[in-house]
Amino acid sequence: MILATPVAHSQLSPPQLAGLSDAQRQRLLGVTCIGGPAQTWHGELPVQHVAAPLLGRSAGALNEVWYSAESCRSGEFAGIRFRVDENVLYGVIDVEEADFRAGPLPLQQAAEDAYRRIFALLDREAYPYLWRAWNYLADINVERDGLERYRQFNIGRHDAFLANGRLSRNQVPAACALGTTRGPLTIAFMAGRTKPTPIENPRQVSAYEYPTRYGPRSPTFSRAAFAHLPGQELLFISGTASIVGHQTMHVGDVAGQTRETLANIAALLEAANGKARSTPYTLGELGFRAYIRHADDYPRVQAIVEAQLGAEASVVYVQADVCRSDLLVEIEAMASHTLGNC
Ligand code: 3EB
Repeated sequence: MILATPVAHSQLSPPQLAGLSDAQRQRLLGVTCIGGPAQTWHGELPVQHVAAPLLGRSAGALNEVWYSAESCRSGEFAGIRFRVDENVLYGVIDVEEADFRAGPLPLQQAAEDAYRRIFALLDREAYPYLWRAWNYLADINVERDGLERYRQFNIGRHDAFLANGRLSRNQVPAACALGTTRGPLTIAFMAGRTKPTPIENPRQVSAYEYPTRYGPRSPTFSRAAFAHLPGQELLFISGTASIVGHQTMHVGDVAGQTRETLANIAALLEAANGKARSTPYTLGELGFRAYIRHADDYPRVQAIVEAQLGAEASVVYVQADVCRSDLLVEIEAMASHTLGNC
């Protein structure tokens, strides 16, 4: 017997989201809104606002929504807005760095505070496993107080995972970390009651083992992860860039970086298929989000992506800063398979 897919992901324009009935809205877990004006809730739905322009679309904003097959409950805890069904929790936390201006490296403190609060929520609501985190912060490549802001973020995030015992248990989520044009540090996350299966890329050094030349504390994420729900397997491919080993490849060459990034995603998919509980995943079925540093590079990136994945590939293009200043593009992806009743 094949069970109904409990959680699904789709894209809605602002009028489509506004036009949902109450019954339809009741079954949504939450929203990521890329572009458009800042917002925190859409009725009962937690919203992550990503202050980054969409590329190649006339619409000003795009909503990526998570559906549940069940009815959901919303809550607020420690400044986190969240919504749950029986199996998953989707939450969003925004932290103003100005609240930490008294001490050194406000962003580091903001990141540690945000993750400590996330872990407190997960413990309280009993969704202990963090599956996926989407991190966005302004001026990610800017150096402040002698340290690049992404590296400050990494120290705070690392310290929170360490304090919560998650590093010793090797519980790091799939993730991405991108630079926006403005706004607070904002983190959306999905967590659940089953332990995720992390996946690493054989072509890359694990990010949590990067040497210290990339910052005093390494980034806390796995290259990809499976998460399991009743009757369903979700595949999260983290932000992936033109990195082989731990080194940036094709500096200054956006076409070369795009090809290397896709080669990394193909390698990750092969590694993932070795651990999948369902049928093999293919590149063509993934839903992608591509972040491009320079809007002018969009046509070249898009041409390479379409040449390799086909013109029907589902790709949302966003202009954002990538977390190493020499990276021009980063691509993440997701997929879902139903599982037999096992
Ligand atoms: C990299 O491979 C590119 O800090 O959470 C990709 C995915 C990257 C997630 C993060 C960073 C993060 O190192 C950057």
